[in-house]
Amino acid sequence: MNLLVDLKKGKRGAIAKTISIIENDQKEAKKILKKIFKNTGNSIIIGITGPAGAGKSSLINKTVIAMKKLGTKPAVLAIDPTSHITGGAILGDRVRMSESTDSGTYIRSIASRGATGAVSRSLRNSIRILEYSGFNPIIIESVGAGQTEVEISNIADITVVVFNPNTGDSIQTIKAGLTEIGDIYIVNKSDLSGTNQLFDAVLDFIGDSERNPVILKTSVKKNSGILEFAKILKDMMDSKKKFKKEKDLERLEVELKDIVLNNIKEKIDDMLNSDKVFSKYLKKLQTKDIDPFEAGDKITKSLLK
Ligand SMILES: Nc1nc2c(ncn2[C@@H]2O[C@H](COP(=O)(O)OP(=O)(O)OP(=O)(O)O)[C@@H](O)[C@H]2O)c(=O)[nH]1
Ligand SMILES: [Mg+2]
Repeated sequence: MNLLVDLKKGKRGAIAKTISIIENDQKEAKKILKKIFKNTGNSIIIGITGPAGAGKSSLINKTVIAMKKLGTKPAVLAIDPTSHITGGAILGDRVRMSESTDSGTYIRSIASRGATGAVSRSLRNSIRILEYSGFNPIIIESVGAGQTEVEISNIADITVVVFNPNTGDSIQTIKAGLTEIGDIYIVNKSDLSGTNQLFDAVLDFIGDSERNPVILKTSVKKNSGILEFAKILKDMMDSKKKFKKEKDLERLEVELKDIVLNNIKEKIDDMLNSDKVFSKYLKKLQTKDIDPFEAGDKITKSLLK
């Protein structure tokens, strides 16, 4: 397959095409995965999350340029919760990130639409495409928390949480769960007032946890803290390598279960549509001659016989 040769060379067109296949064409996607799988799994995944408008895309744009100068070959995937509605956010990210695109970094938005699990699946496999194409690290941008179905910290080897002093609810967000996931916490937009207060608050909530995360101020506008951030990431990429192997074993187990359960669900769904027991108890339920739990139990028992 020509596509694979071009992929291996890291050609943009081939990567874009393959990720589209991964997102839209299950059958083709399986064929490609079969061919590349052995040569994947060797990149460090950096998840960058935080409230909307924290400056994640802007920060990534500058940081990847710095990381490139430090000798790495980063790629970026942005999980986009709004793209299926307007397409606007994709364009916004493209524009904001155009600088790093020019420098040879691969950047793409992937939509967060779709059935449960579909986003995780396309994300996992898009990561594999980029690994096969020689990118390392692979940076995933997602809005946190709870706004996409993907829990970024489950996929990432390094998790970065970005705050900014501009949004009044930052402290609430910190309390609301982002405290447990980060290896690095960034207070971005440090050119704005309120930065020190926010930094102290983050330090308070996070600083004395056992994991001892890094807390850092950055300003994309003033270009401060960016190089430091890039260097910390580069060092962390090395130190996380040994944990990655172990984590990947667990991730593969989760993925395999996910695939099997999904396959079974689809099969059973088909079966139910033509199942006599199912239609019998459905009718009883619809006339209120049975309650939903009892009907469900009876059908399940008959299916598992
Ligand atoms: N003053 C100031 N503004 C910044 C800084 N970094 C980013 N911004 C601005 O903040 C706004 C949001 O930036 P984005 O990079 O799109 O933020 P984001 O977190 O990616 O946003 P979503 O992807 O929508 O969640 C833009 O108008 C940026 O220009 C900074 O360091 N200082
Ligand atoms: Mg963004």
